[in-house]
Amino acid sequence: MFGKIKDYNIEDNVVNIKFENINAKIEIINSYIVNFFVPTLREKRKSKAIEDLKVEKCEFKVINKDLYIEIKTNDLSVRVYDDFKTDIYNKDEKLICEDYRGDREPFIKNCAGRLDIAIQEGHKPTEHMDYKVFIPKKLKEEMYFYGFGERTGHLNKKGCHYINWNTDDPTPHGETYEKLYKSIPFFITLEDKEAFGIFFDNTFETHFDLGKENSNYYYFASLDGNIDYYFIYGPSVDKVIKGYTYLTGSTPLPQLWTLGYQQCRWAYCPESNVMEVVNKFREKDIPCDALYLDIEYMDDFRVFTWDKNKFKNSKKMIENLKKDGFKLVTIIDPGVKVDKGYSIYDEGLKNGYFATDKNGITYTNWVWPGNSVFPDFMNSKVRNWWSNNQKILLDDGVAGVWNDMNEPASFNGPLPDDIKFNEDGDILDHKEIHNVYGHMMSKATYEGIKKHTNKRPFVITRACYSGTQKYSTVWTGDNQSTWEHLRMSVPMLMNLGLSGMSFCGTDVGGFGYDATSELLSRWVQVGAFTPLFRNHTTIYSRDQEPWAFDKKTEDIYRKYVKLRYKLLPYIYDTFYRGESNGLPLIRPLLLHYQNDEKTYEINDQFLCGENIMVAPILEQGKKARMVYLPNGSRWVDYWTKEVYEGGRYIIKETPLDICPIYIKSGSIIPNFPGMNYIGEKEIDTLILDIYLDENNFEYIHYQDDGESFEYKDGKYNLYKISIDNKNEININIDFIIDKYGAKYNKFIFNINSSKYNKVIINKKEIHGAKIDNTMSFEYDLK
Ligand code: MIG
Repeated sequence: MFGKIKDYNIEDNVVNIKFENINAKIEIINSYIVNFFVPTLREKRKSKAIEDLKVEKCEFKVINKDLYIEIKTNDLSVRVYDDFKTDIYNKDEKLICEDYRGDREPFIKNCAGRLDIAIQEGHKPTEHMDYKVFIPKKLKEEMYFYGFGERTGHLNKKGCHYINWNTDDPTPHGETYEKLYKSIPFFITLEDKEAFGIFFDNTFETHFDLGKENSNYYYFASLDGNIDYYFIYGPSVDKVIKGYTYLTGSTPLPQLWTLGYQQCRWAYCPESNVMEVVNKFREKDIPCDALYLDIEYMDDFRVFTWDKNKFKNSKKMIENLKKDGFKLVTIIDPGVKVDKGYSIYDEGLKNGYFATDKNGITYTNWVWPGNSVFPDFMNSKVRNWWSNNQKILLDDGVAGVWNDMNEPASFNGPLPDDIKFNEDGDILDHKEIHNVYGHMMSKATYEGIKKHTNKRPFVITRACYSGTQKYSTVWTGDNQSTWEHLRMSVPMLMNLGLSGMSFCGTDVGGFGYDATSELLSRWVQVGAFTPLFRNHTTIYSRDQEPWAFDKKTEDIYRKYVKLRYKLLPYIYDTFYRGESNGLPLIRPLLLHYQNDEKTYEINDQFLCGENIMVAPILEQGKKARMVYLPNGSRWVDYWTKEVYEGGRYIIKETPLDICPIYIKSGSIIPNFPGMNYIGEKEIDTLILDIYLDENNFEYIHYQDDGESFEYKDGKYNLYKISIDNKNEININIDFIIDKYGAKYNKFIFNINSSKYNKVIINKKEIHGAKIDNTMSFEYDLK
């Protein structure tokens, strides 16, 4: 279809290649990221994911061979053949990514019968669509695929087919679901221990087929748009993530309280119900930082209003909540109620802020408020208006905004493909912007909160696209209170993390259906380690708060929420590092154990940061489980402090209150003292759990005000804690940076060995006290 290569030229970092029928551009972003671009729809890229494409100056050579043009950087060599067939080699001349040259051959269906009647009964045949853009690559036997955003099923996606078309489907999501709320057209593949990633930056409906159609090739494809994809070389998985977040941005450091525990329900109202729930948390001694209001707080679902019958004085209520240490998060859907006299509707209509049909008539569909219109978030004026609307909530004291229904979802059939959006003069069809609607809404929300509070905004969104991580956290929509959904949440969150969405979570306890005490007890054990730790359930389901079952469940719940609060400095440190390295909090084992192929398909264990491994119970009634301890480290059982060699499987007994947790030996895990919520008291003591190893080791701990952007101006502390344990234990605490005023007064070191009754801390000998299997030492910094 492209024809033969006719000619090429080089312009800065771009190699323009003229084919008989069309021109292509190969852009060298840096030595390990290369973009492939063909204007199959329009000349210019209109990326929503990449807002500021930074090209790093790097050397490259272009060599004209007989059969191909070769482009060589320090890490890669790209060979381009006729018909824009492309092969990529690493610097050892090993072919790592090869275009597939054969014909498309969908799998054979060896069957016959009355398909029309079968379809009537609800059976669906697999479709093999024709695509406008179709990029097939050669599939090798030992290839593993990860990423793809929010997906059901297993960690490794080989053999699957996925669609990016943001979809609100409240039926119980199963492994067969090819599309959900989010579109992240990015994946990472591992083969022969080497990784690369591909980011296909196309907002139309895109498809990824990982050898389902034919085991000789995998492909990515789209119904429209340009060929526009980035090849990101590793060979380590973390380098690929670094490259992807270099392009699309990383998750900025959030406010500290957003990493605490959050309670939600559809729907707490009226005010007395809200107060009852928050009081219960304090009474029951279960830490909690945030409470959510779902759609019922609004006046007949009109966004940016309050139902004054249920909430007489919202400002006063929020003030009272604050006194108790609760932040309030309110839901905002995109749909604006059609209602003359309602200011948001009137303003939007007057200014032409809503999407229209092809004749320019404001488009309406049915959502929660009834007949509704849809803000045109593609337009900067509309985003600005929406940003300013956040002030209505913020002035009342709302601390974060929850964006739902922004696929966009609609009750009266989907929005037609040709609904019009006005991107500052360019008229775009719904089919092009559908997958970025939620992204642009979150961006507007983020910018509004930032402008009006100057704090790090807390936004939570259901729909997103690549790059949304810069603006919002995500939750995985309407899961169910079933064991299957708990099990599925682990690979789902790991893949979201690999896809740049590091701040993610599922509804703890499950949304649809009714949780059981056992399910909730096991779910909180996973939730305590996931970035967004929020319990949520649907309207009219049974209660699902920590105390909704019995004392045993409540005690387990409290134990894990308290553990979460202890670990907050470790989690916050991981987020701090994530802003520059792109790495998520919840990680598949393979991210740090790429040389250990046994980790490649572990669905039911995960790393929380680099040093904590969690092997949760995801099945009903399970009293013990097998745990794989990756090769390359030694592992310490968090509960018993027993030490195990890596590279082996062990069996761990798991009574209901035990979630197996292992700490990598040679780790320092910072802990906060107990608290009910962030800001309850000044944190002047840091507790450091030390897991000894034969070698010396160190840890960098980050501290700042936990809410403002002042850290961007350098107002933070970095403590380096180093352990030297040749004969005796020598601990050193040094400041690498000390620009934030409030520093710790005291450090407590807990060492996982009762062998030592004294240690040397900053050259001073300190005697310790034995507590169970650990020795505890206190050190005053002053
Ligand atoms: O049509 O706002 O996924 O979390 O509680 C349902 C009500 C709309 C769907 C969200 C869910 C939320 C619910 N919403």
